[in-house]
Amino acid sequence: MIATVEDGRLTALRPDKDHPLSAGFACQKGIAFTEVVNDPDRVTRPLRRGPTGFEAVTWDEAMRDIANRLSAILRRRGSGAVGWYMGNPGAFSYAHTFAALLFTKGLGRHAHYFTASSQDTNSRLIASQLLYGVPTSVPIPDLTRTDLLVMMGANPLVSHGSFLTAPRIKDRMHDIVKRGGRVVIVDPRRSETAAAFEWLGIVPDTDALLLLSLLHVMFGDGLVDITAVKRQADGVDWLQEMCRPFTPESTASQTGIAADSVRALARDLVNTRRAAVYGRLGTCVGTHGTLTTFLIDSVNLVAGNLDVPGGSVFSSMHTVGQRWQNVAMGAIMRRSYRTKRSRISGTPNAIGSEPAALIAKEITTPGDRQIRAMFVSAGNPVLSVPNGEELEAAFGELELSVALDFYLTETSAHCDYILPVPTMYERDDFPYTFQAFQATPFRQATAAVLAPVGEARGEWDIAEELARRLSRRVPAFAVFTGVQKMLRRLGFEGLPRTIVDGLVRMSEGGDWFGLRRGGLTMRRLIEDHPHGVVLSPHVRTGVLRTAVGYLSRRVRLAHPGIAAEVAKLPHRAVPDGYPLRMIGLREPRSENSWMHNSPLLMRGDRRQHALMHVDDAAEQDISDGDEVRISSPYGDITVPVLTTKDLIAGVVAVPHGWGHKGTGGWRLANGAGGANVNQLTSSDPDDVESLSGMAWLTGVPVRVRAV
Ligand SMILES: Nc1nc2c(c(=O)[nH]1)N[C@H]1C(S)=C(S)[C@@H](COP(=O)(O)OP(=O)(O)OC[C@H]3O[C@@H](n4cnc5c(=O)[nH]c(N)nc54)[C@H](O)[C@@H]3O)O[C@H]1N2
Ligand SMILES: Nc1nc2c(c(=O)[nH]1)N[C@H]1C(S)=C(S)[C@@H](COP(=O)(O)OP(=O)(O)OC[C@H]3O[C@@H](n4cnc5c(=O)[nH]c(N)nc54)[C@H](O)[C@@H]3O)O[C@H]1N2
Ligand SMILES: [Mo]
Repeated sequence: MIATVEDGRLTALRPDKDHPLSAGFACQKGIAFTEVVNDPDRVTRPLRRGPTGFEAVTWDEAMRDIANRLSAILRRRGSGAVGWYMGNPGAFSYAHTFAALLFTKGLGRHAHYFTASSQDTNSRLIASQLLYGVPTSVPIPDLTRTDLLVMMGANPLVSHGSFLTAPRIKDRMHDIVKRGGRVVIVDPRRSETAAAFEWLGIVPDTDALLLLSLLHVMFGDGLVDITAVKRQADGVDWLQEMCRPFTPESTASQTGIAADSVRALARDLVNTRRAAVYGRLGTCVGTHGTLTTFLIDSVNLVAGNLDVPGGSVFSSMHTVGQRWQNVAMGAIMRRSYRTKRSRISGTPNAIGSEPAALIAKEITTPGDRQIRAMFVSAGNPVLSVPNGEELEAAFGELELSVALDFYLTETSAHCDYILPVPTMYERDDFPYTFQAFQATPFRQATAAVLAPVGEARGEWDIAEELARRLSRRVPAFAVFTGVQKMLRRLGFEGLPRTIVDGLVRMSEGGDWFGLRRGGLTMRRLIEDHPHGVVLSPHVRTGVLRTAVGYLSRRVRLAHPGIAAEVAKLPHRAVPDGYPLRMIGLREPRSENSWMHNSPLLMRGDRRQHALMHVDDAAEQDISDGDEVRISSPYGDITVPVLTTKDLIAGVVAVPHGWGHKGTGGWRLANGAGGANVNQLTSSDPDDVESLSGMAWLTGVPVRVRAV
């Protein structure tokens, strides 16, 4: 983006024509961000909740009180009484990610750490951990070279991608067709993306069955080059045995995809030289997200499409010693997965975090490690995790709750403190988390373009100050405070910037601390390359042995946990009285829960609507625009409905992130109303996905009645 700043105020944002990849494209939300930065409803001073509402306090007052109360809680109950939830935007700020992680881990090994990933990506990451030994080795389709792209559960024409990071993703997908290739979208809804390409409608939450039958055909019809696959992976026979019962004829009635289509797709995936299957949110948030994701990668592997040009490839920063980083990181993550479990559901910790669906129960269930103090940064879990009402009530039981946010949201409204933070234009940044998911390897870093608005302070600075104030109680914080002081004295910037700079310098294109003349550093990226640097036209292939964290350097297919998930598939109980299946729906002018206060995005009196198939609607005498009551076994909501033929019958789609109800301070958003779809989803520990602790957000059984 190009920001126009006048008199210290952000006045406009426009896309960057000179950007090598976006080439002058930005989505509506990007342009509307001026309205977030300058929002009159923005929180710009620390707020404390009092008997009559929130009142402004000084930073010193806020920090002193928070540190004192936290200290008392730690003294009485230990680190297990503290939790931190980091929401989605946290992943887009390197300093914030470090702050949340280091603060929580520094408190002590019993502290609870939650992220939005348990509603989003943990199943993907755990599938990677099982297959490749390390959660961060996540393959992406080689978008710029593939000739057959099968996308399951992703709608990049609206979302602009997730994991797979590619500016102008729509154009890159049209390029595939232009060069004679195909794009097939597997989705219960004829989404914006499905409408632009080929649509294969699937019954929600049945992708695992489709994938098992694809594997069945590949093995059964002798399409697989077994020797080649065995060069990359162990457990190929195990996999073949596992998918043997799943003939396409047997899965068709559940998936809604005819056996012939499955056979044709299996053959195309093997016979097209450059083909890739990619799954994302829709395949991650079902009841078997880890299994489904595991099977997507297995299909790529078995079809001969893993780690080859145009296939499913591992992008990476190519940091010096990457291989050993993966080995070490893998060992740490696998150990934490084996040894740390959710107190409530018993599910293993996924990348060091617990299921956010269970935060409420972690607060209300007595015993060792019961949460008494909660931090929420860049998150709005009341709207984003299952059963928001349960969570709202639970917040009332806490002894201390602190939000780091620039809005008074449905969640921060229940906190004792709201600490104001800068937006992304008020801090330097480097999209560290997403470096390894770029279809075209690319680096860009930005400096802050304006000073923090009001009294906003960065998440790192807040965590650092709290750590300093707690350093007498928490030994790790004493060490940490010492290290920070030393770095500053030696002329380094804070710890996060030092780490990220080191990564840039030791990675592909980096200056290797002076050994490579003219190589990249954070400073050079910001000063000399304002539009970013394309490092190479394509993602490197033939890197599997580096991407794998297992010492064997080979993909590991056989896992009892995966077999157990497969064994559960035929026994899924469907409750009586809920004949329809609910799925999600991302809208071009929403960003999860937090951009409904932007006039530009809300123009035209925008409202939340559910979508329902015309035939299902007709059966209930429901017409376009009617208010309907949607009920699941877990709750009910009332929303207006639009009828459509762009869904497979039996499916209802409901956008999430709505249900602003006046507890928050965002006036426009509150006026727009809507309902929290996560009143329909389940926070029952048994409904948390067993391998990764993911929330179950798609394929939820519902019924719909006219109001
Ligand atoms: N405009 C906009 N863009 C966004 C966001 C936003 O809120 N608004 N959010 C951002 C975030 S946080 C993320 S994680 C990404 C997500 O980006 P994507 O991964 O592209 O996810 P969605 O756009 O939710 O699309 C998921 C698709 O899966 C389909 N689906 C649902 N259930 C199933 C199923 O069981 N099987 C299959 N095969 N498909 C299913 C849905 O119909 C939908 O079309 O988007 C990001 N971009
Ligand atoms: N039913 C259903 N539920 C879903 C989904 C779904 O598809 N269906 N999608 C899920 C997905 S993919 C995700 S990622 C989660 C998102 O869930 P959350 O991350 O819990 O919620 P968001 O709505 O993204 O809220 C982000 C908050 O961060 C604040 N914020 C923005 N930028 C910053 C910043 O730089 N620093 C700080 N401190 N705060 C900031 C915003 O004001 C906002 O309050 O929701 C999930 N929930
Ligand atoms: Mo997400």
